[in-house]
Amino acid sequence: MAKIGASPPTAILESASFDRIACLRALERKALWLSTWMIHHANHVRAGRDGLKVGGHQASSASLVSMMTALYFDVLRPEDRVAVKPHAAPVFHAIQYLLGHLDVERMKAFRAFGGLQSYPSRTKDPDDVDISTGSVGLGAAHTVFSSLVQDYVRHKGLVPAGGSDGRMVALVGDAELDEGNIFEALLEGWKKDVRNVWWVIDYNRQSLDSIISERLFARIDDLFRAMGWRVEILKYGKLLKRAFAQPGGDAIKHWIDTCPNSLYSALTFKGGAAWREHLVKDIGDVSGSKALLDEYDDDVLQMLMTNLGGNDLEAALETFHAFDDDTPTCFIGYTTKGFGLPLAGHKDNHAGLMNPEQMDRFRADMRIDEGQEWDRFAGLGMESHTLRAFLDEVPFAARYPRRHAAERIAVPTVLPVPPRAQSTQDGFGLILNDIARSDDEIASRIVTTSPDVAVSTNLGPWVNRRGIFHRRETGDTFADENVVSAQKWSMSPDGQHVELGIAEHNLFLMLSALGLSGPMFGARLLPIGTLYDPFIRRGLDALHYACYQDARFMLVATPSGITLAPEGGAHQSSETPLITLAQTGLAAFEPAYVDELAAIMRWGFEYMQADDGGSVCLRLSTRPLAQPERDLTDERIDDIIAGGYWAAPPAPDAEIVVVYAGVLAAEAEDAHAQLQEDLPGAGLLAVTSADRLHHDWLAARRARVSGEAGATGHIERLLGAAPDASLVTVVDAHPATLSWIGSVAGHRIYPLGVDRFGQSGDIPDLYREYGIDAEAILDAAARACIRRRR
Ligand SMILES: Cc1ncc(C[n+]2csc(CCOP(=O)(O)OP(=O)(O)O)c2C)c(N)n1
Ligand SMILES: [Mg+2]
Repeated sequence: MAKIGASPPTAILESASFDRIACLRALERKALWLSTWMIHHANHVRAGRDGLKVGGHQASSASLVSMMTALYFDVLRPEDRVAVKPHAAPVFHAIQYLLGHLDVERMKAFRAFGGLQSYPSRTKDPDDVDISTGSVGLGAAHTVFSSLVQDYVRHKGLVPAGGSDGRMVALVGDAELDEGNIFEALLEGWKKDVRNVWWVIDYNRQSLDSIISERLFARIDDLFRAMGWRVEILKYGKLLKRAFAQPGGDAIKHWIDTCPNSLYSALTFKGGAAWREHLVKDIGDVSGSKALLDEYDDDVLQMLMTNLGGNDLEAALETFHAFDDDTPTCFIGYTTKGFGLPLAGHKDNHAGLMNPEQMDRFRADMRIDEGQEWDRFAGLGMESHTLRAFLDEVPFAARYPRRHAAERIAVPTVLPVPPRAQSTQDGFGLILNDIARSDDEIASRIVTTSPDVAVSTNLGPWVNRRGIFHRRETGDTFADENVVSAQKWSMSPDGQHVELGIAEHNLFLMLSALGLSGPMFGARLLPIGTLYDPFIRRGLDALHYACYQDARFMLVATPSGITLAPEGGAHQSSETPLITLAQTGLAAFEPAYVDELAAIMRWGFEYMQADDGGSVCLRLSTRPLAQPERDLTDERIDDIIAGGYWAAPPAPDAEIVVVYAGVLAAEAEDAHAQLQEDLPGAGLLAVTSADRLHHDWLAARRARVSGEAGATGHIERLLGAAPDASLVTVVDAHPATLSWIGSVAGHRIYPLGVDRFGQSGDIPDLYREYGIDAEAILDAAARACIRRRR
């Protein structure tokens, strides 16, 4: 079994700047100890109540300790931004604790309610996490998009001139490279000539279940080079390099280079004697290799054979410091998962925890007395004032926290309703075009982005006026060749549209990065992303991730529903309103009319900037509707933002209310007009945001539970006007989008909507087939009346 704490003693190392290295070595030891101990404490010391394993990843953390020590305590600068591999969260927190940014109670509460999160979270952790991670692959890809945003705000002069560009750094698990989104992001980064990105791959050759194929490494190398990245491999540590230079060293190097990953891992776990047995058997005595091996006892042989580049602090420092240009660089750091711990190398170590006996031995090896486990300087054999002085000078910590408070962008008091617009998608394009023509501050801070559907989602007029962003100027060949086109397509650093390839997942990461530009770079942007509504599904994890990070953006999902009639089932959407209703941090709207849309967009730009605000989603349609002739009163606008209004108020004893959302306004109005012939008191309720109504209803319930007896939700107040009615709800989406309204005050509900895959057709055919036309509404109303009168 591997020896505990088997990192090479300082004395073995020769270094010109010994003191600095000694301090870094001490901090490396401490980061390993604290990250291991905080997981142990959470699992074995803190009292548990529910019989659940608390968990934590000691082996994944140990793997990255050396490279993170090199980066955080020496290489990084305050302007750099880092996405830390999710399972190395304990190392990140240990480093922040050593820098004095966390108190011990937080450390003790790792994975507990109100304590440090299992995976780094920029919203929930208190110690200045730059980029959240957790769902593997997302944090790494985010750095590419953050770097593009840094270029964007710098080229626009939105951040103070003279400051140096930060590096966007990802510390990546090797198995994360299995995630497809990584490659989508790399390709997009290549198209945009991304700069200032570093990916440090923790190449421990282990994933969760097992050992990774040794053939993978060559593919990783090729892939990054193909994407225009520099690849730097940190394979051997200093001790190994020195051994290779001895007689017989070549043969050992060859043996290591051809050793399968799984054997290397198994021998790492077994220790020195096992290495010797294999090396002697496999190499024999090629030009002095036996004599060389005889120089090492088993402990030193174990130390030598596990002296991989990514676990060798000095090798890591030298490598990182060797590069100071802006070329995107991938460092492949060979490491041992569980390095320095008895878990090292075992294929099942991913969620493995050291037992209390192992931990006791580890503590003794670290020369830490019982009761001193949380002490920042105990057991290091170094004066604490020396280390304190070193920590005071750590460049990365020169500013803390590094997060910016972003300025507010003024939003016009009114966004005029474009007179010609017939559909909400039309209206969206025209409203943006009006903004594009203006000199308002908001016009300079809106940035649009779309995965290859800018034109078909009506961003065309905006793009024509504001141009496409690229770090380098490129002409528009069609315009240069005088080929007539409605769309200008030249690119420059002045552009305000970021055109993406078709990968929707990238859209959400781009929106996340743009939506964090304020806190990250000190320049607030108002990002708007457009895509077809059904393809929200394609980027769902990244959407959730963007919201979890509290990025602020406006998502315009258009066109939508089976109203996209001839396009058929592959392009129609029915579940998206349920997705956006359930998505925290995203206020979702589905307006029927363009005046509603204008009011919502105006409010949205404020909401995107409010401390307690969030992002906004607009589900729009290409279906032309006759627009109402009306001027919205302030009160009506408030209702639209709150989620609904009475398009036709009910009589107090109304038997029937028709509730609609979005473009089914036409069918609902038609049915309501017919109903009124027999039931003059029937009401018509317009829902502009099922999401806001639902959210507000739950908030009111919670307020009442906590003693605010008079708290009511908007939907409760609206339904108070028709206490005894039956409700027919209709929406071009899954009927569950509105059917919950029946539980607000116990109204009987007849929910209409789309609960089967769509298909091609025209609107009359499809609305009939799926039971959402006026006739279906009338039929449901008739059934409701019959039932009431029985
Ligand atoms: C999208 C996603 N799928 C699955 C998981 C569960 N999971 C957590 S870590 C892990 C393997 C990680 O291996 P690697 O990236 O090599 O990290 P290591 O622990 O080896 O450093 C998996 C599958 C996850 N966190 N995210
Ligand atoms: Mg791994």
